[in-house]
Amino acid sequence: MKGFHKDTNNHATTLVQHLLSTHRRLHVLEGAESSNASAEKDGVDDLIMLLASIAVAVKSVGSAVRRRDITHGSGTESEPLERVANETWIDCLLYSQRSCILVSEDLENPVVVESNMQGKFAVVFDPLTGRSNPPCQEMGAIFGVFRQMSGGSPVIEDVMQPGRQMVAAGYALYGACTVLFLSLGSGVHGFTLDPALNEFILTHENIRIPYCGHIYSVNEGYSSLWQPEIRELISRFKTEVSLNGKERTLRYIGSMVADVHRTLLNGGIFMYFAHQQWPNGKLKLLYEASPLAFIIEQAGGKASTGLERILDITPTSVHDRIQVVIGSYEDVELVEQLYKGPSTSDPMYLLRRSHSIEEMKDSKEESNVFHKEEDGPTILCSTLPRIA
Ligand code: FDP
Repeated sequence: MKGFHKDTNNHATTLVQHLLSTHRRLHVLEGAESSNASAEKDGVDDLIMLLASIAVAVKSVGSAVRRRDITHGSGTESEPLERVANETWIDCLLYSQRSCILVSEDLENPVVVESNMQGKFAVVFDPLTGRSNPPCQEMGAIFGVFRQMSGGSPVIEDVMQPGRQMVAAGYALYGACTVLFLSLGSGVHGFTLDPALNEFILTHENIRIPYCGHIYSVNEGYSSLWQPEIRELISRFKTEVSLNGKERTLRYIGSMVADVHRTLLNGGIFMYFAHQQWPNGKLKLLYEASPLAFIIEQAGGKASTGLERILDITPTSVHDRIQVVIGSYEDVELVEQLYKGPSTSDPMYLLRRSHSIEEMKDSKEESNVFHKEEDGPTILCSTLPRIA
């Protein structure tokens, strides 16, 4: 299987094999009596079982999405896809016996798992995101996993945690092929479903987001509904040359998971600002913004509301909405500086940035964003230094 990550025996690595090798690594650490190892390992077997169950939900919903594409317009559609997706996720999580409380985009209230099926993890998820414009939009799923805070019976506080406390997060995308990207807090790994094997195969090992990009992603159809400051910010951002030396260009799929996936692989920025229709922003903190912020930060990017780090926000209700500015570190930093305005931003930031652009132009012959061969597959890296 060309392009897939291979082990030493030249075999492609499946999701389960990858999770098990993580498991073994933690056992070795524990054997070495690392002080953090026991804490890190604590519950890791259960977490792996939980993630394996999530992978089953993703395979199953991915297959329902493909069937829907076949039956669409033929009059043979049965249950609405969002109901199928939600029930599939809940069933898989319950039968894993590793979860204790669940929050779904599709349920008003959290589900407390019955005591005989309970495990240690609180799981938040959007079982079918990007669903409002089928069949033109790429749909997917987003999830985050927290360790139960309380001992004993699960309580709402178990899910009302800031995203930085997640022990795992990820997303799936039901595009031309089904992909599953996840992080257990030490890098991001991407898997692609091989339909012949019905197995997720490691295809993107330890992926890093480029330090800057030239693609920006925002629904500019709302510009008349934005606050004037946001309109001004976007127009300034668009005219700022990207640090990779290219003119900025717009891409907007309208499905956050697909827009963030492209941003992770190619660099750039995805933004969803508050406007008259959504005064706090549209995207949900707990099961959309936080898990994707976790992934982007783990890949070396940045995720913010424009004013504060998304992963530091503690939800006040399970369906809280926020503004999202997420992507390449440099691009998010630039939007934050423009958002804060001259009175509160770093006054030297834009000046330092323009120096960096000049330096970059001087050494134009050296490609500033390049593909670098490491021990594994090809990954995208940036040579640009961080602006101090
Ligand atoms: P959808 O309503 O299709 O599920 O939060 C949901 C979301 O899609 C995001 O995935 C997407 O980025 C956004 O809404 C699109 O909203 P607009 O149509 O307002 O641009």
